[in-house]
Amino acid sequence: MNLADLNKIARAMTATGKGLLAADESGGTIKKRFDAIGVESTEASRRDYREMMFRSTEAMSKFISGVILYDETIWQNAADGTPLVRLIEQAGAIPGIKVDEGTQALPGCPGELITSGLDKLAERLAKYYERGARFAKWRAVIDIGSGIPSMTAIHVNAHALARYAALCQAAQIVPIVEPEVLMDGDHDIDRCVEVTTRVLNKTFQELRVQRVALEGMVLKPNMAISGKKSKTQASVQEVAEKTVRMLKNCVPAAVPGIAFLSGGQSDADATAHLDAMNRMGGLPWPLTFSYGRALQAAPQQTWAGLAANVGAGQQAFTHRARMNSLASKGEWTTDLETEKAA
Ligand code: 5MM
Repeated sequence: MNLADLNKIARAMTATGKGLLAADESGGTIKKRFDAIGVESTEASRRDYREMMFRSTEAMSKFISGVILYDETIWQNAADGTPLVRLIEQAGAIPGIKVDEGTQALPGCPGELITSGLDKLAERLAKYYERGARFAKWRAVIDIGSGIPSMTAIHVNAHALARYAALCQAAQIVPIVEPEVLMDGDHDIDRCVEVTTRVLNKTFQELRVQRVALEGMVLKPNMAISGKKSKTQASVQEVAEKTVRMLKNCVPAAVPGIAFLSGGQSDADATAHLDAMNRMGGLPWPLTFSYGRALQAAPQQTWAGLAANVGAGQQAFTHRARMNSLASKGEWTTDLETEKAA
């Protein structure tokens, strides 16, 4: 492992004013997204949609540091035969790859999940590196509910995240470590903080045990946020303050950068929360975005599967990327939301 090179890539992924595009929806998830806009999910439509984003020159060169791809996408070519990976590189962004293989029921723990994909991971990483991937992603899913999460679910998911991260670094690939505590329940923000704190502490404990170099990784956490069904929704300022306090308590300063998931927040909330945190200042790591839905909802709706809408879809994508870029510097204001992307 060349740690200096891993660190350089991790810092580029979270460079000032830039963040990650999570375009790694698996087949089932992208179908759900396309169903919502009345588009049939085929290999060609998925390619066309993703090509539209990767050819958004302004967004990709100014605001996006890297793209998380799904296995199908990393092997796909654009309509003119150029590999999609090359389009990303040509724009100056870094290609990355989702390497987990989704979740399955965790035996003995009703309602809880474990992420799979460790089998043959070393071989898969070598192929992805050859294709151009310089970072990878693995998502663990922890739900909050009555009697959950169990210590078992937290432990086995942290163990798998660390196993994955160690394999990535051995393959000269920066691991994005994503322990996602879902915001689906009716819990309040303090319960989210309590659970996320346990999850982050266990994850960093396992990373240390398995000798993962913290300087060569990126953390992708959820924010401290009220459950979607909670009667009390925390304010933007409360989310920012509690998230930063929680992260300062759990995440070593050796980690080169933190890139949040959006987790089902509205576009506006995901941007406002990130902005409020960066306005606080005095942070030991850059805080930026690694959003899927909060970057793509607008371009998806605008595109709607029609070639005639590609330009407008690219504008919508560029606008959201720019808003989140500003938020990653604490320079976003609501007024900017009404401005059109250049
Ligand atoms: C883009 O969605 C990613 C893949 O999800 P599936 O494996 O369920 O298809 C997902 O892991 C995503 O990268 C993160 O959840 C962040 O995306 P959001 O939409 O939460 O910002």
